Amino acid sequence: MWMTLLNEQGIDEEGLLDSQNTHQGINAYFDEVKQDVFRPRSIIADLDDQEINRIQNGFLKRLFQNNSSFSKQQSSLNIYPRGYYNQGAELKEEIEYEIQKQVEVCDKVDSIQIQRSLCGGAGSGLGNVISDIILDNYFSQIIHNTLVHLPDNKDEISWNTLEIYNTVLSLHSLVISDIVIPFCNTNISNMSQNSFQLQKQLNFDTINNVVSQIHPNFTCGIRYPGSINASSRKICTNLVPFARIKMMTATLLPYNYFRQNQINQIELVDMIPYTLNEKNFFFGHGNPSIITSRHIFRSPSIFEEELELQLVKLYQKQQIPGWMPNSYSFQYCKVSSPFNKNQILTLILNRNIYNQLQTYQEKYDEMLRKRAFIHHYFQEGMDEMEFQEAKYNTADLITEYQILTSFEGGQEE
Ligand SMILES: Nc1nc2c(ncn2[C@@H]2O[C@H](COP(=O)(O)OP(=O)(O)OP(=O)(O)O)[C@@H](O)[C@H]2O)c(=O)[nH]1
Ligand SMILES: [Mg+2]
Repeated sequence: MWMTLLNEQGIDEEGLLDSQNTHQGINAYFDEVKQDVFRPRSIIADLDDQEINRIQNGFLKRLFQNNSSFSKQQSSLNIYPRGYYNQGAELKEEIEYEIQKQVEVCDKVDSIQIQRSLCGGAGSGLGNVISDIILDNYFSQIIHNTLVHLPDNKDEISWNTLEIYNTVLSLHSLVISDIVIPFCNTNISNMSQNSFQLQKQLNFDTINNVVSQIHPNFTCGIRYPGSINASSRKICTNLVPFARIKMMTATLLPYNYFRQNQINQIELVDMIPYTLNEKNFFFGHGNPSIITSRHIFRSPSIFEEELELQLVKLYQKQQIPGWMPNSYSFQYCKVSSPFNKNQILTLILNRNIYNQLQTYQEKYDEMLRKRAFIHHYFQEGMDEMEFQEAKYNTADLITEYQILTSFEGGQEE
């Protein structure tokens, strides 16, 4: 994500200003530490320090050399309670203080963005500690925006046999975010295979290059001019009609990164029909059942009437629930992303993602019935009740998605 932002904001890998760019909105993600020297406004946290060292000694080492990072130099052993209760909880005060410090120096805070995976012990457990901090300190004041990696639907090779436990045990924390954008690695890999006939699975770096563009596109409205523009709060107000339903299916068009020259030719109007296509979904499968959606258009040449006409045509073909007054919204930004001249980020509140949640629930129930691996969690202080609570919370969440269209005028199951 920081490579995208450096490119967009005209800053080089050492944090120095590159004079060729306009630098609009530069202060949204970067602090100016001395004249023309910028540092990311970010916090990196993990239980072991391997990944943190990789960032601090890697390609962007000059940029991250004084960055706030937190670790315990101990592994989470892949289990949620080490991240949430034990080693992770010991980092809570330090991280809370740093977040408060970074928030206080800002004139105005639009949102706090979190990126994590629910599959591992640190991402689920320590990630929940950080979500709690944001809730305790800034509930309803600052938008809490989570980009989250969730397990794949099919039995793909995973690093971690405990990912279903970690995911279901920490799923409740997604409900306290204001907006959640989930993704599965397989979805991203398949997307690229569909469009480029690539045979092999993508590696993490390539997947990260695609996924990491979500947050910068989400915030283009507060960084750049556009005729209809929006803050994170405004986007969330339009997208989230019910307090606990906030997981959005995202699509990002065109697939950047590959075949750039060819892709740069594609016009926004030509991409619109594909924005709701399941083949492009970052999360979930099958035709969407759309409750709300938002299209964020980025291009130096936007023909608003033409785009709005295309959107009307697109939504005429969708079955929108009768109780929903106007299910889609959009915004325009005149500054392109560094990868494509024309780009559309679409966020869809898609009732059908309950199918994906159900697969987690089924796998979790099966493992729990066998009591597989459960002793590892008990050794870290968890008890049976917590496993049962997570099970019922997940079932409730699934029901809340399922009933979304069953109001008068909607599609009944
Ligand atoms: N897209 C993407 N997925 C990743 C990346 N690194 C890891 N993953 C996936 O995320 C899951 C969790 O990764 P971990 O490194 O175990 O997560 P963690 O939060 O550090 O947890 P622990 O290592 O268990 O403390 C893995 O099973 C991978 O499938 C990455 O760079 N990009
Ligand atoms: Mg790890």
